[in-house]
Amino acid sequence: MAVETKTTCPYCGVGCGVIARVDDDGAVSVKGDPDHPANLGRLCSKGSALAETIDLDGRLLHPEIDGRRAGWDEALDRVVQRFSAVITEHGPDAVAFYVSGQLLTEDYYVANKLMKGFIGSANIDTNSRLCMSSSVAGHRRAFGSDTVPGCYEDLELADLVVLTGSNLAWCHPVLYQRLAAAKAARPGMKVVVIDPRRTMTADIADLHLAIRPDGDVALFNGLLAHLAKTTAIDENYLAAHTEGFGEAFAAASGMSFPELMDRTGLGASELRQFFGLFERTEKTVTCYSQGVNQSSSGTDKVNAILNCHLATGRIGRPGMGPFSLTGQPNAMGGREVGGLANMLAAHMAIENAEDRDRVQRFWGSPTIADRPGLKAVDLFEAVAEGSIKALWIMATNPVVSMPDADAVEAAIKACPFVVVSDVLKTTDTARHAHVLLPSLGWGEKDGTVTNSERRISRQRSVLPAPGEARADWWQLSEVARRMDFSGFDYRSPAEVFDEHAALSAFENDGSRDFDIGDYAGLDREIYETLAPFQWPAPLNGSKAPASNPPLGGTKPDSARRFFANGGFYHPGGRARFVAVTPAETDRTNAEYPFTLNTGRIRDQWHTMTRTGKSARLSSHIAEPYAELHPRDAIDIGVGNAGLIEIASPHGKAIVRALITQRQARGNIFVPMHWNDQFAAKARVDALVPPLTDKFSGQPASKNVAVSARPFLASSYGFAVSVEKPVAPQADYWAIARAEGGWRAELAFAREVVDWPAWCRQTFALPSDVEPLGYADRQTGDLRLAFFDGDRLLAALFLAREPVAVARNWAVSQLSAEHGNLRKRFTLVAGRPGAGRPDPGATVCSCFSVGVNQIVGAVRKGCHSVEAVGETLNAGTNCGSCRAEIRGIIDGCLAAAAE
Ligand SMILES: Nc1nc2c(c(=O)[nH]1)N[C@H]1C(S)=C(S)[C@@H](COP(=O)(O)OP(=O)(O)OC[C@H]3O[C@@H](n4cnc5c(=O)[nH]c(N)nc54)[C@H](O)[C@@H]3O)O[C@H]1N2
Ligand SMILES: Nc1nc2c(c(=O)[nH]1)N[C@H]1C(S)=C(S)[C@@H](COP(=O)(O)OP(=O)(O)OC[C@H]3O[C@@H](n4cnc5c(=O)[nH]c(N)nc54)[C@H](O)[C@@H]3O)O[C@H]1N2
Ligand code: SF4
Ligand SMILES: [Mo]
Repeated sequence: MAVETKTTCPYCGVGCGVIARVDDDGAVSVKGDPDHPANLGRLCSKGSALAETIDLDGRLLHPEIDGRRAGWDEALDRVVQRFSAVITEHGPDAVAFYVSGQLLTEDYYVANKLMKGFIGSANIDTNSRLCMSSSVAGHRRAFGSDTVPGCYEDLELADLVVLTGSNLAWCHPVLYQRLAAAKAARPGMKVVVIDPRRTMTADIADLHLAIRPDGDVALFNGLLAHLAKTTAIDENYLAAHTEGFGEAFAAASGMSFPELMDRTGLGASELRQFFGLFERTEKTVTCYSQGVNQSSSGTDKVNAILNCHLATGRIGRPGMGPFSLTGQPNAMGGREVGGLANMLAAHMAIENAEDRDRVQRFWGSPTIADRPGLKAVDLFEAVAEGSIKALWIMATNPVVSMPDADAVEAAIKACPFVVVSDVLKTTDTARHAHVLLPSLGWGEKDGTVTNSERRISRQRSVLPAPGEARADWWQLSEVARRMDFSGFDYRSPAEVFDEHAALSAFENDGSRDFDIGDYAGLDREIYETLAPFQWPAPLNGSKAPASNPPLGGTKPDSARRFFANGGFYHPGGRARFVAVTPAETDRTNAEYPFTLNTGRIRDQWHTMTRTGKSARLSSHIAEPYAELHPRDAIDIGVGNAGLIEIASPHGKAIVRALITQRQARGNIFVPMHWNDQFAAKARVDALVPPLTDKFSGQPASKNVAVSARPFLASSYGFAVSVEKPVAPQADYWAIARAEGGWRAELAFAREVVDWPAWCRQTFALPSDVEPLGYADRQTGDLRLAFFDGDRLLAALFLAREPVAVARNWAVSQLSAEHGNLRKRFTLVAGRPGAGRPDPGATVCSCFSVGVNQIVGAVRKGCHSVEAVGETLNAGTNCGSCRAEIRGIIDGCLAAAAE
């Protein structure tokens, strides 16, 4: 009988509830959980494709030491022996953990406890440093605690939603869908998007402010100065619950209007429109994400935003408040357990002696770290310098995601002892490990995560552990036990959660925001069936509930939000305004005249280790690209679909040029996802300098001075292949999963002498298989196809210009039968056969609908997203592509009107 299990999506911080169904034959399918308060049944393209990403291809299934298979005992003993030796000889600060917001809270709790309480160093940092640390620092400066005051419903209740540095449509798609639905139901609601690029999110915006990179402090300072002249200021709130308004206002009002225009790159009327909207609209929510956090002024940007909400008293009430959107599924859980090097546990502070004493007593630990450890960038610099000699990396891929990524790779390579716990055997980071530990992945692991609105949900296992893979909390506890530390005898994640919940309430009495004390001491069975709940969660200090009440039902609204009536966590209970001033930025750099901006695309997750497995997800955008403005493209001499080489003093990348008016002049956007497993040279973090925000230590991943020039190839290629292409000998290559095999984009600076031999090697073809094909010396066109009976094994299409072959059609040939010679020749001709129109690049990944099909439907009279959906189904499942469909319709109608 099929079994259905409620669990949580492992991707973004929206934290959608998922129902995973396992059929008798082991087949897994997923659908949205209609009862989960975050998504109420919705899922985005990534969530919907979860079942396609859980196969065992490429999985790490047993421990390895120096590349050979080992048993768990031997591997764990090796870790203990090497870590202990370094600690004995060089002290606890000579070892480090680098962990991740993709760990479950239980894993994270054990990692933090082991390092800070038992090894006795705070050298544990996490990829959340690259993600949320500026928000953490900003919250702590303003509120005295790292508190996200609001909840998702606020986006629906607001009359104005400001999205700054957030591409919500692609990065928090279900929240975007909730917002879009609320706006459709209540058209009076306004949305403002602040982003240097006109992203898909901007498509629902009433106002898009194409801000100059890092112009945010100036913009929100300008807003504060404007608000101070109006009645929007909440004098009562200011007087009762805050301090420091005068200084913040003085700092904000030091700018003339022309200076504000210059620093933000915005026009006078745009600025006035935004300021006026904010001034007039009490129910305002300001959401922010990496365009704010990932900056050398990230913490100041956060406080500039918080200042405006504090000044207007718009915080903690329905439909109002600043809202830091967290990226990873458990970014918030990581903050709760104190996973950052400068935090302790349960929202306690490492620099506070009482907090340290309390945590040490609770843990009964032999020691407690008494000063902050190294933050990610400094941590890898210490690895490079050799002061950190043993490193354990868990659930993150720093060779791809850290700034100055080539230097990080060199540091890891040079480190005397590196442990990597991952689900995959080969990642850019895992390939440098001395010890590889196989972890459980989504669908196998078991524990809790906390989403952006402080809602704790269970991730449950629905599949057995593959091979010898074991949970991350288990790996950490085993190492702790083998180091002879007591307090790590956990038998299940439930026991870890119990301890974590108890610590949150330990000597708390309202002094700390994070308190889930009533969830300590739960019966195992209640933990197993725990429904999603939101903190603060003590239910009037009563005993553990028999079953937790669904949120919203029994509690008054105010209990779900923080700070409507003050109650901040600074001594004295007041919030603090922070006086911020825009940093001086030098925008003239003759050698590196462009600004590189990096971020995400809709259907890939970070370093692609999971989403890269899905053919459907990979067909939306199948290769790394650079978005640039048409005039810049002309200036540097690159045509559409040409290749572009982007360089900084730290490294370079070669990617496809995507020329678009959505991009601002002088700016180039490159996604962060591609890495050495999927492309020749597209790890964009190799270009990003290790420059950080001075308060948070968060790297500035969005504003990098670079040069750009065309990459001149003598030939360009496209290929499809049943087997995964092996290390293509090409100056540019990018591979992607495709239905029935793989697809590859290629470019060559020099001629290859023997193309059939090149194909045999690259596509792992039998040595005796002969190609069918033709070569035209005049035009440089070359087509080669290799068959096994009536099945296509591989086909290569080459030309002197970027190859015009229809990609989706070529991919479909991998699954087609090629019984007769005519069919095979059509393939070599590289055109879709008659009656088989090319669907074009995939727009809707749920139903695999391509752009040409949508254009066709528009031409036949479907002039709305709904009409296209009725005809083609496109956009009717997860809805993540609706903005793109709307864009295509608008484009067609505009073209028709010309
Ligand atoms: N599809 C997908 N979704 C994801 C992820 C993923 O990998 N793929 N990752 C998740 C994670 S961990 C995170 S942290 C979130 C990130 O979610 P987001 O922060 O929404 O995503 P990004 O694309 O990194 O950046 C957001 C926007 O900031 C803009 N920006 C750049 N510089 C500036 C600036 O100076 N000011 C302003 N105002 N804006 C600027 C960029 O143009 C970009 O559109 O996404 C989560 N969701
Ligand atoms: N230039 C640039 N760089 C960036 C960003 C940017 O916007 N621009 N964004 C930054 C941000 S916000 C983030 S969050 C980071 C993300 O960057 P990373 O954390 O490096 O990216 P992931 O691909 O999510 O890495 C997760 C790794 O853990 C493995 N894994 C998956 N599940 C498990 C598990 O349960 N246990 C274990 N042990 N391993 C598991 C995966 O296979 C993968 O190797 O990138 C940062 N880097
Ligand atoms: S919005 Fe998409 S990626 Fe994010 S949690 Fe929901 S289904 Fe997963
Ligand atoms: Mo993130």
